[in-house]
Amino acid sequence: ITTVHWHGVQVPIAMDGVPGASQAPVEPGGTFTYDFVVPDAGLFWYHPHVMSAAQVGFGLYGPLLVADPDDPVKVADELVLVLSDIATDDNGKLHAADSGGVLGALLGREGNHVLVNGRVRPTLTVRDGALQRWRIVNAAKSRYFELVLGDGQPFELIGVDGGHMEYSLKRWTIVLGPGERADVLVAPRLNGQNVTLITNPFNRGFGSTEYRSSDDLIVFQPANMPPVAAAELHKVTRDIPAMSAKGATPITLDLVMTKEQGITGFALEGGPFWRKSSVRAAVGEKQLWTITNKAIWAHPIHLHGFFFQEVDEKGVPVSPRAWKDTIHVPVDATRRFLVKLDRPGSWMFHCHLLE
Ligand SMILES: [Cu+2]
Repeated sequence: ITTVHWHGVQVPIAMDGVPGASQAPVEPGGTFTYDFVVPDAGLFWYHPHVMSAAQVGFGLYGPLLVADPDDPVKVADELVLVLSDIATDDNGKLHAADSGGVLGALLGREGNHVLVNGRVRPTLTVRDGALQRWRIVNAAKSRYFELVLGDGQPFELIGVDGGHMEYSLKRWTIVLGPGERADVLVAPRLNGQNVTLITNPFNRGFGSTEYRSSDDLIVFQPANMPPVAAAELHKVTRDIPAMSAKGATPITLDLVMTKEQGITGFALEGGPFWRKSSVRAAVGEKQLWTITNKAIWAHPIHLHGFFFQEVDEKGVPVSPRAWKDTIHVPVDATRRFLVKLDRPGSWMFHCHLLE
């Protein structure tokens, strides 16, 4: 059985792909037609919402790029990079989805091979210094990516989950938790050599980086063309009105460790109906969510169906303002966001470590 969830796309609830909440799961040999209008431009992605660790972990996912005809950024060389990983043995046989036992489920199992668009360490021939635009999605079931190009070449981060940000940022690394997206401008300087995009082990907390090294993601090799002067990574801006915390219903959620029948796990607790772990809202209600991570590893929290604006402890949107659907909550940290719940339905929120 399976379903398809359209991560980040503001679909009607009947198209959200959550079995039990929005549709019945699709049986083997069965069909279900997803029919919706894409209301926002940006890079989204789709994946099953049934037995996600196995189905996503074994490769059922893909990108959905919604182009904006009025996009101010016009770059000829545009690349969609779907980052993921997969666990196989030396003969290419897939590991069981529950390998690593309880600890594997707790920390989040990562595949031993990192993938870019389904391939191990692909090579792309590019013109030295030419401007490129990369649309990147982290489709891995548990792995965080911390991207570095070559010896630390700059990126201009122009967009995140829900399209362009209020203004772009110069960055030397790009961190993406599972489910998150980034839109970057980059002009790789090759000087006649190959340059590799790598990912460093990202420190999610206790024991998550020990004995681990960097992995190669994709190799850029110089085309047989004269280099161009490294292109200027221009600034990109977007008018994003600031949401106000005035009148927002406060919702408090704690990410905690639990112990039930001797098995350690995680839970999201809080809110007025914490027993059911559900948050209630009237259609059109604005809420201020406060999520505190009291567990020992960082978690990416994903809200279905809506974009939100991250805010500081005073309820003021952080700069640059941006629309997000997945938020990285580090260990012992609190993250807050404002969201307007303007479409009816029973929408899920969950950690995007798919275990
Ligand atoms: Cu997702």
